[in-house]
Amino acid sequence: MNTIAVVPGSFDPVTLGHLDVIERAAAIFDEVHVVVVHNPDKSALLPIAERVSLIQQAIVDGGIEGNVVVTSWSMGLLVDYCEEVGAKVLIKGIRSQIDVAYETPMAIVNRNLAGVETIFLLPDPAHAHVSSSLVRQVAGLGGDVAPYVPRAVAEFLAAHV
Ligand code: COD
Repeated sequence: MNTIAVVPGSFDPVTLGHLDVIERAAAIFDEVHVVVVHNPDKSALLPIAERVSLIQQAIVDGGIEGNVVVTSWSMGLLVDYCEEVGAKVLIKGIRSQIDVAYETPMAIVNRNLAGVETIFLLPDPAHAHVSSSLVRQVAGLGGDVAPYVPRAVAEFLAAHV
């Protein structure tokens, strides 16, 4: 059986913390779909297509492109995407109790809606403090984000933000 896992996020932009989760998921599952989703609770910095492109570059640079697909989804529920591609598993990263409180109700609802299970991965301690919002803030104020993001993202932000 080909087991497909979906790693969703707003990835605005993708960070080394996200990349670590994607790489570890790709080592466990036959196929990993990284899906960029608009989060209505957050004000976006980068267009969705740019986020997809930066994730693709980071995956190629990181040598983990073999079984990873990068795409976006705006057609409804995330579990609709899962059903469309035959994925039974969502992967979320859990950095703190705040992430647990945010993710737990979504995991229950996604299981109720479509039988899709959520698996939580703990972060690499080296990246546990990293978030896209921190990166957006540091970049916006002219700081160096290279320790927190893939090379392609650091170059893009240096040129555009
Ligand atoms: N280390 C490990 N994991 C990390 C790190 C890090 N440094 N940083 C972030 N993560 C994890 C997050 O915990 C999250 O699991 C994932 O990476 C993505 O993070 P973000 O910040 O890019 O994305 P979010 O949290 O804005 O994305 C939220 C979703 C859009 C994925 C979420 O809202 C969702 O699943 N929406 C589904 C919409 C839907 O269908 N709703 C109805 C049923 S619930």
